[in-house]
Amino acid sequence: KCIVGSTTGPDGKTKLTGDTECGRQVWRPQGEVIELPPFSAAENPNSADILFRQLMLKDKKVKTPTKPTSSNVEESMLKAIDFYQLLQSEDGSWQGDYGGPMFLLPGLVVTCYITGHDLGKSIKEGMIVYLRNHQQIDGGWGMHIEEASTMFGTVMNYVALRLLGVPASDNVCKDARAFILRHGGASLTPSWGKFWLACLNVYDWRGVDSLPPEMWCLPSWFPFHPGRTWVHCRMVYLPMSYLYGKRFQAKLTPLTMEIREEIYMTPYAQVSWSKARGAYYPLDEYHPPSFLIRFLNYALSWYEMLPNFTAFRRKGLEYAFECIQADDVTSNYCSIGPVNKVMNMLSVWATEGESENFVKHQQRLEDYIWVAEDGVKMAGYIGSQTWDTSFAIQGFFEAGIGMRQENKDMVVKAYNYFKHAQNKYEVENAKYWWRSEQKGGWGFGPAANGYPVTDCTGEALKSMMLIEEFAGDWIDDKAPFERYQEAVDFMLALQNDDGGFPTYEKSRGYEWYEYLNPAVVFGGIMIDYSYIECTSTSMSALVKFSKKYPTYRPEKIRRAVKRAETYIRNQQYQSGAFFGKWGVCFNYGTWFAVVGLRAAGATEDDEDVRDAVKFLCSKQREDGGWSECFFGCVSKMYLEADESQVVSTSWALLALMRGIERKDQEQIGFEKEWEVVRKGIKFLMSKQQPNGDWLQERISGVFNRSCAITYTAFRNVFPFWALGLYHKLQPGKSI
Ligand code: LAN
Repeated sequence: KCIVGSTTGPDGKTKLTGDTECGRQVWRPQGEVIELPPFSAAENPNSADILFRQLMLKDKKVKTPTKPTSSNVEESMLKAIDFYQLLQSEDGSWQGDYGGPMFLLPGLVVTCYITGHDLGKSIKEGMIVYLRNHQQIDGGWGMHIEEASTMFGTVMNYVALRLLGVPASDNVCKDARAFILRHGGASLTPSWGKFWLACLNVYDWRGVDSLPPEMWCLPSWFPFHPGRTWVHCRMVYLPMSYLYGKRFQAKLTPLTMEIREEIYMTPYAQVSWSKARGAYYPLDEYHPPSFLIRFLNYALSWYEMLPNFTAFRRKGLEYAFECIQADDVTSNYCSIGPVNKVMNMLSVWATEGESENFVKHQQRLEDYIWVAEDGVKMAGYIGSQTWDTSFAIQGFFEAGIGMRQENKDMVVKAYNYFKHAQNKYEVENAKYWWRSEQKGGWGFGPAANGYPVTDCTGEALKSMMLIEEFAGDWIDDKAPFERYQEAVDFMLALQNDDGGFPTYEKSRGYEWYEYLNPAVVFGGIMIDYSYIECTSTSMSALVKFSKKYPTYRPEKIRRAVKRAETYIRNQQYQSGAFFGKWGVCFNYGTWFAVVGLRAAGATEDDEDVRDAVKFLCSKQREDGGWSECFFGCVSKMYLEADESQVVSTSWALLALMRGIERKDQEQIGFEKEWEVVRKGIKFLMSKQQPNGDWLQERISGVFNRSCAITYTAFRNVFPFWALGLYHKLQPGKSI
């Protein structure tokens, strides 16, 4: 349900930045058990979001053509669009499963256990099913569903199972414990795991590297300040340092006493905490700690031995808690992501008990819980609504079918969604909280958490402009021009000095901060770097805007686009490819890069564009598809999965067509490349299901270099976008 125009925050005073309910996705299961369809992770660990889709399709007429596949591109494309339209929510957004990571749910379970928040029987049972489903043959879990077991994944999920009520004698626990003990015990969990174990009181804080909250009180001119790190990084280390500084520990219970004796190589009383500090199991390593951070950890271990709770520490704790509360209020208690959402909740409970703030946190927990056929999981975000909705709309209009009556409702609703999901206000006193601009931007999900992203803004802006351009007559209540100006101002304000665009904020730190990266399991988390994806989307949106409104900041936009173009060109690999960092991975990056370059005016004969096209053509497989798998993101090499993938194929096709497309002319030339495209289109059509859907294949999203994340919408939006673009550029050509 969409509550229009609610701009007052939960404290009754603060202005929230958008509509807090529009696009909100929550599950409220009725009854004691959730009935789940069969699921086999061995066949494919990626769930297809069957439950949600069944609910959305209930009582709707799904057209099932008699012919399972067709040779007519238009028919296949329309079938796909009409099917996907049925999945749209009443408020105009597309919602869905955003799972994949396996280290999120344990944080939530630990927090609920400590604070006494009852998730309810059906959710807890569903979580147990989820963990059973994703347990690997060796008894462990990886950091995400496609990864082999790690200590981090296994210890966290073992503890979660125990807290959810599974006895140690159950096979799922026995196998997991065997994995942990076979590989050296839970003292080898990397730092984030140690943190959670220490909060739960099954690990000693002496075994955790120091995270002094007083670092928040460093003067702002100091070369390093946590406030200058990437927003996700600092918002996780903020509550972490707070709880560390307080040495918060849950009350010991009979169950936690049992866990203490289950996960270490020796009885709990004999674990050497000084040896455990900083130790981790080698398989967990993605980013080995630098000499600098190891030295700092050592020095800080002495510092921590000074009498605690000095005035400086008290000041640090006070300021950190203030920042936590500011984040809570301005993000409507959703926070920026799943990790710090529950850490903030625990910090509030540890300080205020069951206060009003804590209750508000409880009310926003459900925004992170998703139910799919593999069980109940914690989602990676409060959803990917804005991102998915913008791709759906662009895919639709790219097909050149304009005002097709059958899709009117869909288009109007989506426009309405975008209007509500835009951030309308700045955070008050933003600098004091180390916050950045947010007015005018769109976030990845709904507006509720108020953290806009450059590329989500770019995609949403392009989508709204497309709707006005091609279906303006359908929209009665258009967004005022200022909203577009604000979006443009937001993007322009964030451009980094290297010409590229970051995610949430203009980068404030330095690359050498990465030497201080304390998280062994993630890379590239310390500052808001420039990304090809964010750069391409921002610049293409700016160009589109400028064409329509040439008098608004034309010079500034022109210069911004030029610098962004140079940034993108500099990212090209020798092979012609571009490496994407938020999707898998060369096909994804190359698609964005080509879109960006063409928006900046590069022609089909541009050398860099040609190299990119050549690269993609060289990766086509026998069956006409492309196939990249997640592990290429870790190794930065083009790695293929066993089978061709519809999402990889669609990105490659979109990039190719964008690359060879001739503006304002018939598509002549590039015969060889068009042949490659035709083969790819044929592959996509051959994989389409009779109802217009595609099957869920391998994971296609990624973050922080090492963790994969699911985008269920991608298997629909990108294939129909590719079909649509082909249909527009090669009208009438049958396959
Ligand atoms: C996301 C999801 C969306 C993604 C895109 C918009 C696709 C990208 O182009 C920019 C970065 C962004 C917004 C992004 C950043 C990192 C996120 C928030 C995530 C991948 C979703 C989950 C992840 C977050 C960091 C997960 C929590 C884990 C930690 C290590 C803190």
